[in-house]
Amino acid sequence: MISAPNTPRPLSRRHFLAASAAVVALPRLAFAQTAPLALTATRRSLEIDGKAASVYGLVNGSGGNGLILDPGQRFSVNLTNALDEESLIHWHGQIPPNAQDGVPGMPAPLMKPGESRSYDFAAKPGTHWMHAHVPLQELNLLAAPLIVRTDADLKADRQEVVMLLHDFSFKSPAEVMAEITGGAAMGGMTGMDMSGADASKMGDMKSMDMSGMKMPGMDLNDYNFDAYLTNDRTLSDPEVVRVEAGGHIHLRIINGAAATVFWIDIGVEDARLIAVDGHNIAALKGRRFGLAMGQRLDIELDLPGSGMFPILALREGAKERTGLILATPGAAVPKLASVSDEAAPAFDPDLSQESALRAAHPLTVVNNARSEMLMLAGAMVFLRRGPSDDLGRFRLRR
Ligand SMILES: [Cu+2]
Repeated sequence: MISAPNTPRPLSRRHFLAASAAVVALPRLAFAQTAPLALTATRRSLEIDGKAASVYGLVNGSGGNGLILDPGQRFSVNLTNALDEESLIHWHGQIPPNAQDGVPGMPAPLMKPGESRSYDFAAKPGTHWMHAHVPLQELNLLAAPLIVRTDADLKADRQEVVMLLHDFSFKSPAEVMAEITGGAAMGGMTGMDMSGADASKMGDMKSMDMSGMKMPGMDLNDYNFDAYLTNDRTLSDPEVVRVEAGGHIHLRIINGAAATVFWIDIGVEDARLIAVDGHNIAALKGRRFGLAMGQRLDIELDLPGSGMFPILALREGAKERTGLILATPGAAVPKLASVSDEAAPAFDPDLSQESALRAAHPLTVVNNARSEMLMLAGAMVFLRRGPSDDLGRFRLRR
């Protein structure tokens, strides 16, 4: 089943559950696909804070952004590049055969304008996403959800709500990149002596004054974007998702931003973080969870009754925020400001969130026979963050 995340889903939750129950009763073979799914990298028109914006997108056969696969369904996709430039898409969180990976030239070449390419591999369940592995295109919103449901998802009495977060500038991606790499937004770096730092010396940490490394607030945000989006919209015109009073919600939140870490604020106490980056974890209760670029969080919550329930994403170290609104029938939905009164803190400088995570299915502990010292070279000013290279802040992930 493919649909745009959350929006005009033709089935109500009850219908969806009824349909799901019927589907679950069928043998697994019923999910076998007869035809590959269509996916097109193309240009889209958005209205962001009242201004027209021409952006890229990954549009499915129903006109929505991204793909949702059923349990057991293979990732069988015909991708077409309808852009007027070369592109290639990375299936973030999936483990395709190497030939189908999306890093240009490693090994697959970029797709020419108008070219189509077929993909077929076993899909890994969970909340994932897809994006151009061409930095300027990812900055231009060539990114979309890739959701692979499990049997448990279909059986659960909960409504699925997908949130794709992004940062956006009305400037061209090339201008944004030039400003980021030119240091125009590096106000936080002033406490650090970079005079002796050049690329050839970055392996020698002694040549640098690292005393500034602990400076609070440093390097939190490389760039001040014009807008922060949830499913392509800002809080001036947010998505409003219809939910049932007292309903159970399954949020699938993806940080597709190029250079923004968010705090997810559920607003409801005792929400449950149940998966991180597509991996199930022992439920972790809380109201706020941090989300770095490229990461995904699955969060369950039980609505306390009727009303409207904003699910917000707060830009770390800043007042900007984005999000969508869950609303029960008849609930008034007042306008929410796009900025908070106070700046959100930095996300996880002490790794407290990560260290609280417990895998639902831990790997066997293996004692290592030898250990190696590995020095990660470079200062943050040289560390390119974001989906362009899948480098999280101080953390390598894939
Ligand atoms: Cu990626």
